[in-house]
Amino acid sequence: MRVGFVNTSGRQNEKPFRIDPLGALYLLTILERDFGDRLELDYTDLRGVAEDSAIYHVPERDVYLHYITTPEIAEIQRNVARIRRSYPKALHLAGGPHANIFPEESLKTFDAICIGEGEKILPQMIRDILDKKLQKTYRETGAINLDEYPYPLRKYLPKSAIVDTGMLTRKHEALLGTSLLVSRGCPFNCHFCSNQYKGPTRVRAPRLITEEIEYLKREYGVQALLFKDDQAIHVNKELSRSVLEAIGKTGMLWRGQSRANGIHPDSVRLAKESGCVEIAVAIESVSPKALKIMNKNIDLAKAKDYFKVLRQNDIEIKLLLILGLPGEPKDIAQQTIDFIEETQPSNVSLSILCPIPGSAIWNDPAKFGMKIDTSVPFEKYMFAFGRFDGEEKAPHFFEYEKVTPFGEGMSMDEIVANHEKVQAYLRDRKINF
Ligand code: B12
Ligand code: SF4
Repeated sequence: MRVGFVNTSGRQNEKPFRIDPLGALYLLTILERDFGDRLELDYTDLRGVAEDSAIYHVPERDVYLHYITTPEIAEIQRNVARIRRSYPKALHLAGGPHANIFPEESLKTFDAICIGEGEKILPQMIRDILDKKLQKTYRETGAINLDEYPYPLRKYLPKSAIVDTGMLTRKHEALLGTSLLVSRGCPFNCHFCSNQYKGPTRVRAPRLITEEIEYLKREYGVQALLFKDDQAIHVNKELSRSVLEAIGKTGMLWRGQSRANGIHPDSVRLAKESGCVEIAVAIESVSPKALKIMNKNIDLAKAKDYFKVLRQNDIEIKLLLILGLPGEPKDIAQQTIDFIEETQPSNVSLSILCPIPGSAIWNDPAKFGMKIDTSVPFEKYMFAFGRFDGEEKAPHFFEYEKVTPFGEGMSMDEIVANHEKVQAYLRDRKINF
């Protein structure tokens, strides 16, 4: 049986090839392990392909697999319709965040969907297809043990798309790098976040982390790593030590993310020793009130102390910020600029709030004094505007009521103006990401 994963153009991203389809690679690797020669597996990489030409790149398969996210769902639906016209007998299976959030709607496009993690479910779906008893909905209710599954093989991607330069900070721009993910789960519950893995963080065994990195070095000459995990330096000191030692053994340079509060200085030192050159810290807002309303659970004074420790260890800081949160003061733009001046990050990624399906604000906007404009298609759900081009304008996703539970609501025009002001400041200083 021929089984092919198909992705999207990735056109919402400035550089679609920076988006490594890790979910798809994990799943193809498991199918290869479980079925061997009984399946002919491949990956059709549509990144950078104009949508109306996409079908010419899709070979005929018996089963197509799709990783579905909300901003990409419309493009995926159009691709599935085109594939069905050309290859009407093929089955289409889907999983990913959008399938978890909108299972019924997803079943209008796909023959079967997976809700939750796919490591056990996808092989079951394939067995059911072989036995001619495919069901509509499959559900993983537990949390899989990450150590029972192999690291994702990159061989399914075109070789030219596996490594790239510019993965790390400007100083290390020339190094060949790629991204990886060694954990799942976040114990926090920020109200703007649509993380599907709420709960304790599961981290792959240190031995497996080292194994994956050694594979990337050996097969693809990788010198630099970008960890996509919610946390690369963990708050739990022991956990952090075991992960960082596993990375350190490989002699890589890397960047990743961490919480703004609660990281032990010893963990930062160890991160540096293990090759860390940059940490992205999602403080999200410089307004304590907005942080509280969003349940972000961080203290800005402690975040500043953490930045000092990072700087003492010669680790560059990337700040992740959102504007347009409920409860922001009128002068949030200036306060944000002042915070950046004070903390001197080397890079800032500035987003505008987007009430993404799966998040608490999308589920109950009224609680936050918001009205979501449901006429804005999900395809327009982007977060960062005007990074590279000052002319790029943010669509109006939502509006605040004049009076919200947190005081006077800011108008969307004010929010966009704030965003443009800070973005222009970042562009001038070449610290926009
Ligand atoms: C790492 C990550 C990325 C990485 C890797 C993405 C990937 N495809 O694996 C990168 C940086 C490339 C990325 C890109 C994007 N991401 Co992202 N990403 C994450 C993150 C942090 C972790 C996801 C993860 O663990 N992936 C690894 C795989 C192994 O797990 P998985 O994705 O959960 O998939 C499992 C199941 O869903 C299922 N499954 C998935 N597909 C299929 C298909 C079939 C057929 C079956 C049976 C099962 C199945 O099996 C998988 C293994 O268990 C989450 C936030 C979070 N912490 O969850 C956001 C998140 C998933 N991303 C999000 C978004 C919006 C995007 C982008 C659309 C952003 C953009 N505008 O470009 C792109 C989409 C690119 C793409 N097509 O993948 C949103 C999705 C929200 C939503 N409602 O759809 C999230 C939830 C973050 C958020 N904003 O809250 N992302
Ligand atoms: S924003 Fe980050 S810390 Fe907050 S719930 Fe999402 S993944 Fe966890």
